[in-house]
Amino acid sequence: MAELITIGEPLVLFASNEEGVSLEQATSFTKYLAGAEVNVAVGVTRLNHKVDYVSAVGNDPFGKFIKQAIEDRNIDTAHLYIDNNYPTGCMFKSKTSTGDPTTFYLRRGSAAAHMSEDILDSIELKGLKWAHITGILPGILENSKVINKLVDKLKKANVSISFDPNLRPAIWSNEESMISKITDLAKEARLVMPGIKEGKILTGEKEPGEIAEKFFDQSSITEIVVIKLGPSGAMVFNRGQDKGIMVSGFKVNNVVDTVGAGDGFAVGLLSGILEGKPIEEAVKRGNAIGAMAVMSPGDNDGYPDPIMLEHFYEEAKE
Ligand code: CKP
Ligand code: MG
Repeated sequence: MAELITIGEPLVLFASNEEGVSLEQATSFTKYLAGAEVNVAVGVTRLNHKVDYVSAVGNDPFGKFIKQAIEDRNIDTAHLYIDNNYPTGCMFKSKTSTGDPTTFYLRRGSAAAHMSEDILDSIELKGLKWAHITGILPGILENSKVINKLVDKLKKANVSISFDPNLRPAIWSNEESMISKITDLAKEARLVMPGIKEGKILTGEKEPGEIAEKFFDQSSITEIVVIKLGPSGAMVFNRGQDKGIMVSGFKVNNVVDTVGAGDGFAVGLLSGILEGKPIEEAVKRGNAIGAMAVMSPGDNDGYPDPIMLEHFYEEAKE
């Protein structure tokens, strides 16, 4: 039985091999599996947990590639629907010396964007404790009832929601609706994990403590807010406690590509929670996997198995 369920859009990613070359000029790309929620599914599975992933791809070469890539990573594809009418979403990423690439999507009207409420019917939630969703899902879905039904279903089954806002202005028609839809969804979550910039945009506050306070004030469901501070680490706030706890990050000397670091953080945090670790320990693991993620060009290829994670901790001590 699955311990975690995620739902979102998988993308075929073409990452440029040519450093310092714009997407317009680049000619050589490597193909990867990407997409925030599938990244989390890949990472948590690699740490030996059972994850169910729910989504849709087109009946096209990239949909076939994604299905195979997911199966190769030992994730069940029973809830990955093949849609004959709409295509698989695509993403392109440049390569830069700083590790902060330009991204570009061809995903509007994709198979995942056309997921209907029916996709949720066959999902078994019995015994499940956590569901991970991100702010990308409400941005892409043509039918917003899918989110309502998902949240209802999770609530009825007593499944806690873990939520990463993942602000992507490119998939929204305007910033106002992005903020309002994502804020509404955050209110349903027991665990919210914005990056500091995302927290500022969503709440209008500046300091981590003030941002966390806003999330707590707007919903009695939210119990833990973790604010990601990039390489310096993350701050954890528990409802009812005055002060946040700073958990330091890990030093990385060779940053290749930062995309996928936030999902890597979610992998560490959620797997730690599933294993019953204290929250600071889970956040430390989030920081570690976020750091490991930035050393690889793909979005989820740097996520570790338990042995790699142990090695990383050992090396960080030296
Ligand atoms: O916040 P992150 O950099 O961890 O998110 C990365 C993912 O789903 C990436 O794999 C990409 O496909 C996306 O976010 C997206 O839709 O931008
Ligand atoms: Mg993110």
